[in-house]
Amino acid sequence: MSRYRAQLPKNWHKLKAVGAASGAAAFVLPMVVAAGSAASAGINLVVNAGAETMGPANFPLCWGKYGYGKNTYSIGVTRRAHSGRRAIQVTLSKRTTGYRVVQMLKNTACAPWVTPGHQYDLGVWYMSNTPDSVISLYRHDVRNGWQFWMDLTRLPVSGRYRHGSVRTPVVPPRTNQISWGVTLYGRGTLITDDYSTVDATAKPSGGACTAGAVCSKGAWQVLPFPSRVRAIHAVLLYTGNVLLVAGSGNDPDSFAAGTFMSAVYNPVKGTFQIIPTPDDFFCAGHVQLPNGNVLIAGGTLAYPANGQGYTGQNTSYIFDPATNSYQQVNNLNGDHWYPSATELGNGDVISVGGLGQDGNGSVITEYFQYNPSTGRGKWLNQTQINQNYDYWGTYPDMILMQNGELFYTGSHVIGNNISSGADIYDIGQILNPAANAPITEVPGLQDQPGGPPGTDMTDQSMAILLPPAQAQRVMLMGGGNVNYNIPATRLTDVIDLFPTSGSPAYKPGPLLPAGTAMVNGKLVTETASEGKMYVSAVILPNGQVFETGGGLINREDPVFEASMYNPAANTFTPGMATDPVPRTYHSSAFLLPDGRVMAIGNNPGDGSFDMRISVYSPPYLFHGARPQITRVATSQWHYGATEQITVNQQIVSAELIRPAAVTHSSDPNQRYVALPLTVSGNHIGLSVTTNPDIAPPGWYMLFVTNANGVPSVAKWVHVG
Ligand SMILES: [Cu+2]
Repeated sequence: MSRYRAQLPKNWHKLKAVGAASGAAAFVLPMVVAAGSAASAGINLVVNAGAETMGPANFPLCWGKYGYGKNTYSIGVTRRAHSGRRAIQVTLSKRTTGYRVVQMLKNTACAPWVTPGHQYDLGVWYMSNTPDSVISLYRHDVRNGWQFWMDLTRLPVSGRYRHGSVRTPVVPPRTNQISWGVTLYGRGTLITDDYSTVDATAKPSGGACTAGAVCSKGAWQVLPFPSRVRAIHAVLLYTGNVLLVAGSGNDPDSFAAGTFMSAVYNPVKGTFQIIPTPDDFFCAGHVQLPNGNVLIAGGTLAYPANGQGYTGQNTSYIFDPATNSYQQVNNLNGDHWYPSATELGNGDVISVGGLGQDGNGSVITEYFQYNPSTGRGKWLNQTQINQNYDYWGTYPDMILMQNGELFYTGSHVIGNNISSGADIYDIGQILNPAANAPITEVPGLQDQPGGPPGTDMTDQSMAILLPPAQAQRVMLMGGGNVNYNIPATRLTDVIDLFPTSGSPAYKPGPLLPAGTAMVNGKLVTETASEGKMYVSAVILPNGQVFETGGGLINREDPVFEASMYNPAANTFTPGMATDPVPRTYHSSAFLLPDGRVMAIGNNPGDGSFDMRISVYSPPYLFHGARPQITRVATSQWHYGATEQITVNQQIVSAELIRPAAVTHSSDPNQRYVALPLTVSGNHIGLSVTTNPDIAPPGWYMLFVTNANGVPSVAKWVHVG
C-alpha cells in the first residue's frame, strides 16, 4: 500500500485557526485513498471510532461539534452508516463565512495519546457531495495546551463510501495527544464513519521520551462511557474481546428479580454486547479451556437471609467466544461459591474451595475432563476423584507447577486462611481414588507485625507466577483480613518452587510502596505498616509486573498507589501513575492485547458499584516505535517446536502471555512464558517449551519486545 509522506509547509507551525474557508486550502496536503484501512499495523487509538456509542446531547461519545461564522448548518447522527448503525453527518445549507467541524473531544479520555517523534496514519470512511471538506489536526502541548496543528488533506466528492487516509507529520516534542476531525467549509453534506488512528512509525527512535511524566509513570484514561454490567469477573477471549460477568452483581434486587448479566466488551471499538445469562455466575470460578471456551463453575444460589450467609450452587456452563453464548454442561458434585479453577497441562481443570449450599467451606474437589473433539467436557463423578482433603477456603489461588503439582499460594478471599497457609498439592494421583495425593505444607508466609494472632493477612492479596514461568517463582503481595477489619499489609512474600537446595519456602519480599488512602473523605499518607488488599498485579510483555488498585480496609478506604515490580531485581519502582478510580472489592486489572492494562469494578461497603473503566498506558508506550510482528507462519503451535515469525525491527525477546480470567484479585492461570529466540535478520525462530505444565494448552498472546523495552501489539497463537 502506498502511503503519503507528509511534506510540511515551512510555516505550518504558525497556522492558527483552521481558516479553511479560503487560504488554508493552499496548505492542505494531498490525500491518499487506500483500498482498505491501514489499521492492520497496530491498534486504532480512536475512542468510539464508529460513533456507535451515544453520549450527551444525543451525539456520539467523544465527538464534538465546532465551528464559527455566518452559515446555516446541521450536525447530527445518520443511519447511513459504513458499519454498525450510526455515522456522523454535517450539512452546510447556506454559507457566507466560516466553517463547521466534527472532531474528537480534546480531553484526556477521548483524544488519542501519541509519542513525540512518531507519525500516525489517520483514516476515515466518508461520503461527500462537496469538494470543500478537509481533515483538520490538533495537538496537545504539555506546556501550552491544545492548539491547532494543520489541515491535512481534502476529501474528494464521493457518492458512496470511500476511505480517506493520510499520514501525520512527525509529532513534535512535548506533544502527548492529538485530536482530529473533518471540517466542512462549503455548501454540501459530509457523512463520516469508522475513524482510525494508527501509529505508523517503523523505526525505533532510541527510546527517548519527551512527553513529560508519562515517560516514567505511564498514563491512565478513564473511558468516557461506563461498563454496561457490574464487571466482577473479566475473561479476555481469543477474539480480543473481554467477557465481563456480573451475574446478579452483588445486587439483592437483581438476584430477587432473577436478572443475571454479562457482556462482551470490544476494547478496540468500545462497544458492549449484552449476553443472555442463564444462571447466577456472581462469584463463580472461571478458566479458559484448551480451545478458548470459558468454563464457568458454580456461582450464587442464595443471598444472605434468615441468619444464613451467601450459598453456592452446583451448576456449570461453557461460554463459547465463537457464538458469544452460554451452554450448560453437567453439574458439579457439590455446591461452590468462590471456587478456584486451574487448567492443568493435559487441558483438564481442577476446581477446589468455595462455600457450599450450607454456606460452609468444607467442599469436595472437582475435576473437569476436557474433550478435545467437542471442545467441551464433563465434571467427573466424585467417586472418580481422589478426595484428599484440605480446607481450601474461598478463591484459593492454585497455581500449576512445572511438575504437574498444584501450589496453593495462600492467597484467598474473605477472612482467615484456615489452611496452614500455603501448600503443595500433589495431584499426580488425583484420578486414582485409592491413592494418596499428599498435601505438603509450605512455610514462610509472614504475619503482619501487631496483627491478630494465629491468623494471616492474605485475604484478597494477589499471587502471581512471576515472569518467566520457567523460573517457577511466585510472589504474594499485600492482603488483609476482613474478619478483623484491620489495615491491609504492605508485606510481600516470594517463593522459589524448585530451590537448588532444601525445600521450597516463602521468603520476605520488598514492601509494597506506601500510597495515599482516602479515609473519611480525606487523602492521607499510609503509615509504615499500612498497605493494601484487593490489589491487582498484571504481568506486562516486558517482563515487569504492574501493581495497581486496592484498599486499606474491608470495602472502604481506597488506596491510590501503583508501582512496577521487577522480578529480576526483586524491587518495586514506586510512583507509577495511579488509577483515578477507586479499585477495591470486586475490582480487577488485566493486560489487553495492545499492551495496555484495563481496570474495572469497585463495590464498596455501601453496596454501590463503580461502572467506570480505566485503561493504563505503561511507560513503554511512550518510548519509541513499537516493533511489529508482520507475519506468524502458523497460529497453531506445538510443544517443543520452533515456530517462525517475521518482525519489522530488531527485537530482544518474545513471550507468550496467557489471557486473563480474573476476579477478586485472583487469576491463578496468569503466566508469561519466555520464548528463546533464534535470530536470522527479521526472521525469528521461537522455541516453544516442551512441557505443557509450563504453558497449559490454549490461546496465548504472542508479544515481541525491543531493546527499549517496547512491546508489539499481540498476535494470537494457539498452543497444544
Ligand atoms: Cu465476590
